[in-house]
Amino acid sequence: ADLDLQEIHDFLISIAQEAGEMITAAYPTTSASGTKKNSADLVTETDRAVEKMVSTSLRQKYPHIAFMGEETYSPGDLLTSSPTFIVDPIDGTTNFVHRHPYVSISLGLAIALVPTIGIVYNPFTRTLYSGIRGRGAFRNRTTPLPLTTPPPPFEDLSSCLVAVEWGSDRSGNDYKVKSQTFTRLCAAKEEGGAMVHGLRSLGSAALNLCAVATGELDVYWEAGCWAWDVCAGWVILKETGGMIVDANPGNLEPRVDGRRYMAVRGGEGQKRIVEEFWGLVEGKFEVG
Ligand code: LIP
Repeated sequence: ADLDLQEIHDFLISIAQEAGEMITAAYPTTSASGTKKNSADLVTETDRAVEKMVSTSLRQKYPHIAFMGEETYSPGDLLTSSPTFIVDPIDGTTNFVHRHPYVSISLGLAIALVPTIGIVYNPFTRTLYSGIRGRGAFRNRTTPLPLTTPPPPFEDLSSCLVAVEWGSDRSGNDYKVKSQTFTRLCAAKEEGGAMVHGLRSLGSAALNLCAVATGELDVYWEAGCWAWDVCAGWVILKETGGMIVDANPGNLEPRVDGRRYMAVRGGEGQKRIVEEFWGLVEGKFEVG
């Protein structure tokens, strides 16, 4: 049967608000938080409680839609082309643990592997981003995105504000690709760099994508994050004319579960920015 996308979108917003109340009421302590694969990969009881609430509500209302969530994922679970909710109960867990307010809940729906509905909610700033594929994206339901229309044309990478993330993998080839590329992005042109206006590492992939959608960031580049970090923000970004390509040079059509992403805001010249950025990437990511 055809899915009522508007109804699902509205239901996801109500769940995001409920999750937001759980998140702001929770007081993360070290005893209630733990680590997953290493000491920089954090999870709290709140992540698990929120995912439980979200998955229970969604399974009850939409029993025929599959569910994939960060805290219940196990290696080998595959995203299929069936309609699937893709959920990160707390995106920005490290910020949450440190009580830094750049935290969100990310609720996405993919159909045939295409991100189709996206809800990203920051309960600390009470900012809601939402979008349905083909029907636009909004901040707090009423402000259409991007915030500036038409978005300003791009000059080159040097005039961009760029978000990257260090992620929780801090060794090996991929860490080297990241850190060397970060250095090059910032370095002066005479040293082979792009000398971007600034590099930000804010700690939530979902909110980074929304910031590219609004126009508050120009580019966001990360490898190693997961479908639940990006599915919802992907819809919102695309609805604003933004692009999502591979973090490795070459692929213009990455999969939502491809684990390597570069987002560029809408605006004349965005393809040039993609090419210029790809030209600076030092090496190649193995993840994905
Ligand atoms: C995190 C991201 C963060 C990214 C990490 C991780 P979590 O999500 O949003 O920006 O660098 O790779 O995926 O663990 O807080 O949900």
